[in-house]
Amino acid sequence: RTRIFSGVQPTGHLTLGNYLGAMRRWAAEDQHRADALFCVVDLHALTVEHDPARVRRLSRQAATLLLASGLDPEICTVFVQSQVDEHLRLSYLMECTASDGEMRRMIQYKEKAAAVQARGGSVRLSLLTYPALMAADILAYGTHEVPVGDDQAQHVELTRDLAVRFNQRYGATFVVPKAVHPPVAARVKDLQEPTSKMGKSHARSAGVVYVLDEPEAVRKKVMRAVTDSEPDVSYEPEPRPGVANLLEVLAACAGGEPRRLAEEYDSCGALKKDVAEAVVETLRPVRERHAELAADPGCVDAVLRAGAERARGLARPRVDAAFEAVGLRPMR
Ligand code: AQP
Repeated sequence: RTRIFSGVQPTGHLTLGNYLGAMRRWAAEDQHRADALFCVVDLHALTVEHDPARVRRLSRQAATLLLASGLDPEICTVFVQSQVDEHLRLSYLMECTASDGEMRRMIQYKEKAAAVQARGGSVRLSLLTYPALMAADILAYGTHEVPVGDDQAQHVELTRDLAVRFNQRYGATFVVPKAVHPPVAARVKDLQEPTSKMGKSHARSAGVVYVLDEPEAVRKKVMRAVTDSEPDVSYEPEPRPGVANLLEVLAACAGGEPRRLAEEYDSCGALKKDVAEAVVETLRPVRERHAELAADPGCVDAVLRAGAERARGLARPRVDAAFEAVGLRPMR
């Protein structure tokens, strides 16, 4: 059976980008068509300056939101990365397989390192080695497919390279996975800065719609979205990124195709109104279910405990085999 692995980082509150680009399809399609594992990748959240209590809180919130978005622990596995040691064990072997140069070429590393330096902070070494841990996350499970937004394509490509290299050096150990991207909303843009992606760790939140935003806050953010000075509506991502982003979000939330939808509007104001309502209605059931689940944290904990146990059982034999393959003494 096809195995799927994907994750979210508890580096901030989950956004509309996370939902449309990833979580929604995990729930609607992926968990039904494959043996799927979904992970709150909390170790990755430590690659930038972090507040321990906040990471703990956000991990729980992210796990609760995964369940609220429709992941069913009866048919898929939901767990927290740090509760399964195999990720860290295999991550080291991935660091021993990757080169310094290929890590430094990662766009996300360059961008995030530059942002840390611009704030006068020091770049954590783990920010550089992040893709080794991500490769371990994926390869530990014999994953075939990694459903992610566009922004993660380069990391999955590196994971493939590492799997192939490891297999060539030490013998067939890992499945070589591939990334799969959603057909629409693969990259939702920031409403205030429509040339960059909507990200949960952005300092300025005016352009970021969070899954748990109140409807009024969603409407406000969408109505204030940056467009351009043209009076009409057309779908032209290059010259008109703001309008194109709104049309893509509308298509993702209410159906349709961005270019076609553009023909139905003669002003950005009318478009924004419909986008706002479509987003509010898309997020409403998730917010409601989140409120129910958050009222019963014991239940979420039990799901995560069972998920970690299953994940451990799946990962351990392959990671043990990888340890042996590189020349370390067998575990048992
Ligand atoms: N804007 C987006 N559009 C479409 N998909 C997105 N994803 C993230 N942002 C968008 C997809 O959501 C999944 C989980 O993302 P993540 O937690 O690995 O990354 P992030 O939300 O981008 O979080 P960061 O790195 O904490 O935030 P920023 O970017 O602000 O620094 C992934 O499948 C991702 O593709």
